[in-house]
Amino acid sequence: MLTLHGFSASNYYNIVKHSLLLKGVPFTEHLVYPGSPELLAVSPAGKVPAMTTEQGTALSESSVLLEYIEDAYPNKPLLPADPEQRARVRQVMKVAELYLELAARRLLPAVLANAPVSDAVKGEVRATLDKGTASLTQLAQFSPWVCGEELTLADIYLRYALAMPKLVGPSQLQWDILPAVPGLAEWDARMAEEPVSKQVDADQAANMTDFMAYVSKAIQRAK
Ligand SMILES: N[C@@H](CCC(=O)N[C@@H](CS)C(=O)NCC(=O)O)C(=O)O
Repeated sequence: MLTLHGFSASNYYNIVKHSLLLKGVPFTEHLVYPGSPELLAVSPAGKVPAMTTEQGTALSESSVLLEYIEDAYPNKPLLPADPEQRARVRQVMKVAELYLELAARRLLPAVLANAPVSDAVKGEVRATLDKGTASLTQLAQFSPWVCGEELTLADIYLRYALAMPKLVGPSQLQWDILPAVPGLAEWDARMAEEPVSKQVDADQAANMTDFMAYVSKAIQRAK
């Protein structure tokens, strides 16, 4: 059986978990936090998530895991068959990763650890987020799903990538991402109603106290 390594408070972990649950692929969860040798053994950069396949191969990077799952478990495909549509799904995923998640993540230490952050950095982050929201405005269909009538990997990736700008935007940038893209708030609410989203969100909430204890220890160690 597949093993998914990581922790439920992680948005990247939840991207992969959502896909496994939606496709009905059996897997076990191995709770592990960054900084542990156990994680480094399966994830060379020490990032969550990682996965051990049924064949025993250790893989990491959420988008790689998603592609592997599509290749190895073709039931209930989450990528369209048509090459143009597949590319569009991947384009939305890339936009969500580069211009939304990773941009906003730069402000995470300010939220979690009250780390000082300059106005210059905030300006850079906001400029990148604006590129992301402009791209989404152009690419997303929200009819009802991001890339059309079928729920795809783009919906899953975007949902959990959005967690980061949603978290840091209001306190660090006095900015809310949901109204910045027409249709995004309605789509986000629709995604939250999906049974798999509810399961993932419940597991995330259950992990939060343990995760915050891990964060506090990591901050103390870094001092
Ligand atoms: N590019 C990675 C990013 C994963 C990532 O940043 N995960 C966070 C947890 S949400 C992590 O492991 N952070 C620890 C670190 O950066 O050392 C992916 O797509 O899987």
